[in-house]
Amino acid sequence: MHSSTLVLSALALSSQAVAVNLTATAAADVAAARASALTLSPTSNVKGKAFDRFVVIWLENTDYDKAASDPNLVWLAKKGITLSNYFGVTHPSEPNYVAAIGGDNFGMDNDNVNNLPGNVSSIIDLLEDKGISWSQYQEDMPYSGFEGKAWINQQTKANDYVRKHNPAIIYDANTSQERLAKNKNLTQFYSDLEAKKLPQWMFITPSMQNDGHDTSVTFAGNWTRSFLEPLLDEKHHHFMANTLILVTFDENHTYTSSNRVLGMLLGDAVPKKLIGTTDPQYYNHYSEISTVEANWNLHTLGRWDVGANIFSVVADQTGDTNTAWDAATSANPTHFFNTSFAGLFNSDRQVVTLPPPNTKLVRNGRKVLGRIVRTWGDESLQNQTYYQNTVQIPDGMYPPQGWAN
Ligand SMILES: *[C@@H]1O[C@H](CO)[C@@H](O)[C@H](O)[C@H]1NC(C)=O
Ligand SMILES: *[C@@H]1O[C@H](CO)[C@@H](O)[C@H](O)[C@H]1NC(C)=O
Ligand SMILES: *[C@@H]1O[C@H](CO)[C@@H](O)[C@H](O)[C@H]1NC(C)=O
Ligand SMILES: *[C@@H]1O[C@H](CO)[C@@H](O)[C@H](O)[C@H]1NC(C)=O
Ligand SMILES: *[C@@H]1O[C@H](CO)[C@@H](O)[C@H](O)[C@H]1NC(C)=O
Ligand SMILES: *[C@@H]1O[C@H](CO)[C@@H](O)[C@H](O)[C@H]1NC(C)=O
Ligand SMILES: *[C@@H]1O[C@H](CO)[C@@H](O)[C@H](O)[C@H]1NC(C)=O
Ligand SMILES: CC(=O)N[C@H]1CO[C@H](CO)[C@@H](O)[C@@H]1O
Repeated sequence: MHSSTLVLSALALSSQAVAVNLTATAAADVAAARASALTLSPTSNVKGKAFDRFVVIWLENTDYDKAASDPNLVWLAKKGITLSNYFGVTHPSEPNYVAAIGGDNFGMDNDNVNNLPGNVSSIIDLLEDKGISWSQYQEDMPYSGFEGKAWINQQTKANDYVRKHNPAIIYDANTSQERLAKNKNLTQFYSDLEAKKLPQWMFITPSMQNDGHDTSVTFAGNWTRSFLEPLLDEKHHHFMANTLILVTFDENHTYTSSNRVLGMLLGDAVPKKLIGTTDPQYYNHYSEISTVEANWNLHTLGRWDVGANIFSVVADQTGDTNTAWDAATSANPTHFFNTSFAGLFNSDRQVVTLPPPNTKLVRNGRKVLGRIVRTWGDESLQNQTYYQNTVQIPDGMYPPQGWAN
């Protein structure tokens, strides 16, 4: 991490500057860093076309059929729209989290302490560009802005918080002090709720126990219902304020089959007539970006976000059209999304450069963010871009043209 050591002179309790190590995981280092950690809870009120708040909750490693038969998840799904053809983009966990905010997995095929260089943009840049407040709530993160690999439960020693499930922290562009302060633990969700200071975009990662990773879908279903049920009727603190909630899984458990996972959309932004329905359109983690772009008319990243299908409930309001992809959704699919293609973060080290975003893509009037065009728009880079305005994404069996698997 480029900014693993911050000198927090302004924040230090004493007048003397103290250095804290944000990647250190020893209890004493964590305690020292926590004492001077900055927490920010920005708010905004930018009207969207279909929703005014977007809440993403990710659970872990469960096959579609298993998730769709968990009683608590079924109970929740009945209160909204079931997404029956929603897919992870590869295995294992980390590249899926990376994909969900950055528009590619960059060939990642591991859960290492990877860092996307500061010139790779994510949805965070797009949101900030339009003044839309954001935060991440990562359960059991020991303090706001912690960049360490993991934090275990200090009593039980069980796995708790892991960096590989924290998408924003993997992007160096988000490690300025200002941005680190918006990566908070879940206890902060409740204080932000109480203070009516929830942001308009948030990504919630439950602990390794509560997301099912170290437990089971039964455990994760119980946690998810227990977390959401009181909030679904929450009027007093404005959690429900034209809010759209996506609950989904990072990846399917069985690597040898296609990477379909359960998705569901909940919240008061779901029109009454769609409650209890199923949307069988093809979606994947890039839809989490394209849907937000369409809703708030954001710029785009110029990667696989541009062509990704937009949740129909939102596309209906934004005038976007979606495309079916039978090769992924049919009973005998040819695309499985169960391996990564070559890329900078692939263990095979065949490719040592980053793919340039396609800075010329336009979807329904939405153009690539100006900063991205300035960084990557040069013709000498644009001749190497592999992104197109299409729903068809690569995987290990069908790598981008010119990039072997
Ligand atoms: C911060 O902590 C990490 C993890 O313990 C360690 O590898 C690194 O050397 C430390 N950095 C500094 C500047 O002390
Ligand atoms: C949550 O983060 C806050 C802010 O950094 C910190 O004060 C608090 O101790 C953390 N809570 C837990 C349970 O780690
Ligand atoms: C969740 O599990 C706890 C402990 O076993 C139980 O008391 C509770 O009823 C469960 N809640 C749901 C919604 O299943
Ligand atoms: C991906 O799934 C296909 C279809 O089941 C299978 O043939 C292939 O071996 C899988 N790949 C891996 C790496 O598991
Ligand atoms: C994983 O997803 C595929 C594709 O949707 C599904 O057919 C398969 O049943 C799932 N795996 C298992 C073991 O359920
Ligand atoms: C992006 O950053 C990486 C790492 O610092 C660097 O190698 C690459 O040249 C940069 N690319 C552009 C287009 O700025
Ligand atoms: C792209 O253009 C640069 C500069 O003109 C050139 O060096 C490079 O070989 C080209 N790459 C491809 C893939 O055409
Ligand atoms: C856009 C943005 O906030 N960029 C910052 C990302 O983090 C690096 C390193 O801390 C800063 O130098 C950038 O300004």
